[in-house]
Amino acid sequence: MNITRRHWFRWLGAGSLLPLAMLADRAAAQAQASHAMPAEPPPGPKPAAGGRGYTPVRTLNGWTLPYRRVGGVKEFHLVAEEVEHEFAPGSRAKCWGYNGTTPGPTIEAVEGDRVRILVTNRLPEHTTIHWHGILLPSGMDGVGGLSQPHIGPGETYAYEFTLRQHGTHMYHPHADEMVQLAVGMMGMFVIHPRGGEPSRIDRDYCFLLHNWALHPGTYRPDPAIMQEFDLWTFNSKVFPAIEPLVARAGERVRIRIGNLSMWNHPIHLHGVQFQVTGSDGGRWPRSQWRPEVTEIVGVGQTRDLEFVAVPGDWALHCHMSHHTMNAMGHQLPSPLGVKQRDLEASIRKMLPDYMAMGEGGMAEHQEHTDSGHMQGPENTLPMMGGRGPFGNLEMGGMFTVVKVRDDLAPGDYRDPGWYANPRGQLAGRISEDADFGSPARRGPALQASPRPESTPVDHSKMNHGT
Ligand SMILES: [Cu+2]
Repeated sequence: MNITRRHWFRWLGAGSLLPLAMLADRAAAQAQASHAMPAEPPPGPKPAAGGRGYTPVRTLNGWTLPYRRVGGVKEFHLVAEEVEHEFAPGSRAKCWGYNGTTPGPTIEAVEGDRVRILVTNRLPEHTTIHWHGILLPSGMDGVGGLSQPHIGPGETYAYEFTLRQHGTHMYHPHADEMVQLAVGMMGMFVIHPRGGEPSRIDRDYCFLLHNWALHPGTYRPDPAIMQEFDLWTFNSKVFPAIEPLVARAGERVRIRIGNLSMWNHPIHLHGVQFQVTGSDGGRWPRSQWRPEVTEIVGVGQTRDLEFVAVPGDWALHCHMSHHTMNAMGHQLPSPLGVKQRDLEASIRKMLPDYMAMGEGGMAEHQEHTDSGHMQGPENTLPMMGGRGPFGNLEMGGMFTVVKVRDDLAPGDYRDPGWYANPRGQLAGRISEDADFGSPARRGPALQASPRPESTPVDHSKMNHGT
């Protein structure tokens, strides 16, 4: 079945702005489950070459590649291969990645290390790996045809070099790049400073920004798409399936972000002013740090954000509002303010499943998808989802929560649940009258918008899936 967005919109009801939707209840429930990470022992600092230790990075929804010591060399083994990937419950795809996942596992090492990276190609076409931002001999740079022959299907190549820098780096193919990046081939390469950190980092998170065109009803990302993407991801996951970033109040947190997508992303963090402290160029001199609340991570760039954690549940998201949505319809007429409710009953005589939506805004979309009666095409996520302690979050895509608590053990990354606001620190209702108070205003007050009355819907009789 291959339903385009347009077809699906027609199928649901002419002219209504109905974003793609399905099974949000299930998604929300399973996202809760996926947030509940299993307990694991705190990863204590590991000895660095300089003997001062470092805090291992925590790859959001991902993992770090183990290595073995062969003589004085740290030997890693990456396998380029097809993988089964789930963006969030309800949306799966056949992607390409490394060692069973997209993104591939994070490679983590220390400045001064000699590393050997074996790369086995289990793809149906040739590939290479470029070590993005890493200083190395030209023949190790991984540009197929330029710096080396391509790695053919079934072949294994060995890269070997000494790490002469520290910082937040990435790896990705430099062969048939448009396709291989579009279907998920990428990973992070973190190099800790040889002499340790000037100020201790207690939690060191990392993730990659990416975008995908997974058309409704299909199971392979479309590499030909350049702008109209359906899915915007942190480490190939969309909200509400992205793990929270957990910290104890007062801890120094670093978030390392790399971008191998097709857009620049202004990444915004609530609750603190973070310092931008580094990039592929390593940790910047302190005189170059700058306080921000939003940092654009450009395509092909990495950025390190650091802050001291403050108690609360704080949103961390891209500020392009379409990038915090999942599959949604574009190029549709806006229904905002269009009185469709009166028409709904008469249209239902011809199209029993017709639902008028969007007259007073799109927030009701999540209610319809969460209740389960509105289902989209196969293998498509609802535009918005996720539930918090006070209701629907109405988010998707590049969104997650930084959860800071006073009482976490060091190295405990388990989801602590929702924040309990101290007394007197929670916004609350003081009136239900739209004409309340005497606010300063320029121009006459228009009539307050009533909450649109919906035609009563018998959910038991609705079945959009058939
Ligand atoms: Cu964005």
